[in-house]
Amino acid sequence: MLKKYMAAGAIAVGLVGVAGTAQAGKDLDAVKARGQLICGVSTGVAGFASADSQGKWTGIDVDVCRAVSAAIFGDSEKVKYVPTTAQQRFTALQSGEVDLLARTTTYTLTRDTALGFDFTGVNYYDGQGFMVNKKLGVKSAKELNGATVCVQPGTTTELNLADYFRTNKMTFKPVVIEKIEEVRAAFFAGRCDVFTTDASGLYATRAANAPTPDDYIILPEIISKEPLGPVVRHGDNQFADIVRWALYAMIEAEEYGITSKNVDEMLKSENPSIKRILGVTPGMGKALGVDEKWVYNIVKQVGNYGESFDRNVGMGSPLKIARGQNALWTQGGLQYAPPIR
Ligand SMILES: N[C@@H](CCC(=O)N[C@@H](CS)C(=O)NCC(=O)O)C(=O)O
Repeated sequence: MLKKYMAAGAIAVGLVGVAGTAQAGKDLDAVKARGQLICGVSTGVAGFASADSQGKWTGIDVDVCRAVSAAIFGDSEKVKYVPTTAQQRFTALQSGEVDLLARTTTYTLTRDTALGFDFTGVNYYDGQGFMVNKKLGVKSAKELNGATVCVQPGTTTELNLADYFRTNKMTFKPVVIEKIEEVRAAFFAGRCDVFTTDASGLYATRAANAPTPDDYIILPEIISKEPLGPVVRHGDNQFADIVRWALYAMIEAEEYGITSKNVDEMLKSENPSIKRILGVTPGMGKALGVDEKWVYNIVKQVGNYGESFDRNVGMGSPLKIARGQNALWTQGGLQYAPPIR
């Protein structure tokens, strides 16, 4: 009996030893060796990930990539962005074409398990909605019986759509199109009555792509939970931890009032939590296997979560999306980062 306990104890100590060294796994090694993070993003959704005419990517998803880059390299710009359609994205991650996806991707059980991935948090709490032309005279999704619906394949959207219509004993005709610009063209040309996707995507499409935004309404029903977050493939827990804590660092920084503007002042703070977060009291960087200034670099170069939200999708952006569920837990929202300690 005693022997057994001792053996178990030795194994436990061994495991702790391995975990404690924070060894770089193969994905993190590859990122470091190439000097660049390869981030899979969407092909163009205003506020989430879109490139301007100079090829500069911006968006709340892009900021996750930038934060990870800042944590690993001390520089948020060491990122190559690879646009992926909804249908291509998981193959791109599985095959190693990208290191991570930060691409309006809903955290679900089968993606987390059968596909061999790990979700590392939620950077935007969303839900699926419907957009229609006002001319249709429809005020509720319950009036959509028999409608033609534009939808992208390889999405939770497609599955929820079928569930919703079945549950409400309605029928619909799907128009399934892979490329977002072709979906938009079809919808705005009136080839489908309804466009359905994550509500954020509807707001983005109406604000940035509709020829006449005022002609379209987003119906009040939100028919699903779409927690959107960064995702990595199985195989490198340290890399997954860095992706996870880079996002948490942005959320934690907002909670402690640390912004890109005041972060240098905050280095002088006497608050023990802030000292730990910013690496003034060392330890957190070492535990994660990155520089002690990792959070400083993220916040200085990318901003905290609230700054990123406002700039990309919130009141400082054309989308003007309210914080809603994406407010911090201290403000009645769902954004909650585990403690950096
Ligand atoms: N969250 C859903 C939908 C993801 C999705 O593809 N959303 C559209 C919203 S507009 C998108 O990002 N399209 C951009 C593209 O295909 O590049 C999922 O994970 O399946």
